Amino acid sequence: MKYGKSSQAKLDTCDIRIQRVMDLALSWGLIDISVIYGERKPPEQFHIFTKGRERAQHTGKAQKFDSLRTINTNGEFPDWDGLWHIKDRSKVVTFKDGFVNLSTHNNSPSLAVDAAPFIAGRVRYGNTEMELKQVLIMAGIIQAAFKVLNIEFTWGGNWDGDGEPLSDQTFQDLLHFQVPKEIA
Ligand SMILES: [Ca+2]
Repeated sequence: MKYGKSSQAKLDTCDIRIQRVMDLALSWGLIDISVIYGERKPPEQFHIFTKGRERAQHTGKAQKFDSLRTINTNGEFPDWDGLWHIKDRSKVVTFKDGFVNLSTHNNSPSLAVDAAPFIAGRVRYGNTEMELKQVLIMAGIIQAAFKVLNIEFTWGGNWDGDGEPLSDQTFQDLLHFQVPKEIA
């Protein structure tokens, strides 16, 4: 198996440790994989941050909103003057806005990769029961590749890295794998 052109381009923006892991995981031929995200530039991160959120009016009562953020803009993103709050938690995909709070995807090279199974011509994000199983199979394979290469990592399906995936956490990010910043 070989990564598609778009996947490979995204993988190329990732930390070399992630590239090695993803190459090994795919080489086993157990499941085909698409790379959804490597590095994200700030505007792209912010666009994703707005998912599930809406811009709050400046009522002076802003602090009552949960997860409210006050963001100072330097004019880098057009439709952005500061206050966003969560409208639909199920649609929230990140808590990092890309400008003030940086995601591991905002590092260059990216310290994170988002990957999904590519099966019968389609990327499977895990939105059906079957796809979810396929995502979890992929996640197991990628985690195994990290272990084989002895590379420290965090998977969004088990943020605390204990022996209990999914059931001891509320924010599931099953497509997300990240490595710690290397100490110079
Ligand atoms: Ca856990």
